[in-house]
Amino acid sequence: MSVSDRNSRAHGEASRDQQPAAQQLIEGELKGEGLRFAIVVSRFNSFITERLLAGALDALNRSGAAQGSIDIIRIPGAWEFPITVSAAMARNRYDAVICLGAVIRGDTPHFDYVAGQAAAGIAQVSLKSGIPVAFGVLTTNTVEQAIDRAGAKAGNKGFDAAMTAIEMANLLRKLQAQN
Ligand code: INI
Repeated sequence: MSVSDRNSRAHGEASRDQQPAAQQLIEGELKGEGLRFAIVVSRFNSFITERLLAGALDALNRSGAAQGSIDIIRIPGAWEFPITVSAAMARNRYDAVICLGAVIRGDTPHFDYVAGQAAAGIAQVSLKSGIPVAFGVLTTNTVEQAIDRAGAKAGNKGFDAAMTAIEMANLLRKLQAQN
């Protein structure tokens, strides 16, 4: 190594004869072919969650996911997400899970318990299993805010959650294949 090379190194530069390694970009494609999904959807506030479900199915269909590779699992309310996602993961057949729900603030602190525990439990199950879970659970102060996010003014968070699930399933496949 020449003196100039040594100086370059000291300043964090590449030596003349040694090019820096090319950066590697690793990201997941938005392609649903060959992937299997579980959509867990709550019945509580179903006038909202059915719209989220329609958005999620639209995203999966457009991305090329096969109809037969999508299971829809219905639950009573958002509180039931963690245990249901955990049981779905145990089937060892899904590349990603999509949670769709709507927790709307009322006059009591109930909202905080339901929304908080649903989010924390879903995150815990996803980390433990290593399978991505998209959080398409609306937590809003008003019904209007929920409507806006279920296909009106602010898009459809079910569609967005499904796109996230597709991207993350492809990304994790890639990362695992590179081990
Ligand atoms: N479940 C929801 O999904 N959204 C809500 O807004 C909600 N509120 O407000 O009560 C809600 N409660 C039900 C809860 O998720 C459970 O299903 C229930 O407590 C039975 O375990």
